[in-house]
Amino acid sequence: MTDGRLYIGTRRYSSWSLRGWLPVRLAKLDVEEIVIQLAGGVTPAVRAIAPGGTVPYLEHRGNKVWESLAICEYCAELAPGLWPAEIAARAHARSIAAEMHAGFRELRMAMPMSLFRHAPGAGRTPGALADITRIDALWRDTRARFGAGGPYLFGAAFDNADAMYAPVVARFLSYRPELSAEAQAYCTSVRAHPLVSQWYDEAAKEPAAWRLAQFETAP
Ligand SMILES: N[C@@H](CCC(=O)N[C@@H](CS)C(=O)NCC(=O)O)C(=O)O
Repeated sequence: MTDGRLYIGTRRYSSWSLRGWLPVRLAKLDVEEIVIQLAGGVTPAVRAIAPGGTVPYLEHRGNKVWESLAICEYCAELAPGLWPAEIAARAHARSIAAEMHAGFRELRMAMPMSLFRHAPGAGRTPGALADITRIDALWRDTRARFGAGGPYLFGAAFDNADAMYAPVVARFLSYRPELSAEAQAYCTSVRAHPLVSQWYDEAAKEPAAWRLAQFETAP
């Protein structure tokens, strides 16, 4: 008997699901994973279960939590290390996590997450490139101010801020935009994290029938 359920979408494409799954696993919540095959738009099975009509959606000990950032916050209540301990770092982590949650739409549209896609050069719209410039600067600034002692945004611990940006790393590994050396190194570190590797491994096992042409070819 588990403490509940985490509903996620097709791992190969569902960037928001990855943002919810990482904190749940980092916080070691004992929940069953239910993977819903995404239809590439509105998925009736998602609408049927999730209060907000989207995945990720967490049910834990009777608590219902939707929106990836709310799941990050919920998990941090149970595992406080998911945010930095020091108040300035924690404020910064929350700000950049919220900036990701609310923004970078051009990047998300032009370079959709598609884990095993190799398409260097695709998706370089002006808006996506502007988002990438901002993210590269944001990662460098965060690491310079708070990242000493480890490879992640706030140092040695992979936390909620890294979880929010992990799907951006996945995009960069597929579409290979030009990045600073620091941003490239950060991408390598995130991809090598055991939970990120586990996500890729489980995505590789998903049925071929779940693939969506719109995410496997040029946008
Ligand atoms: N703001 C939401 C976005 C969630 C979202 O858009 N999830 C997509 C999958 S990546 C979804 O459920 N789409 C509806 C569908 O496919 O039916 C969050 O942070 O959780």
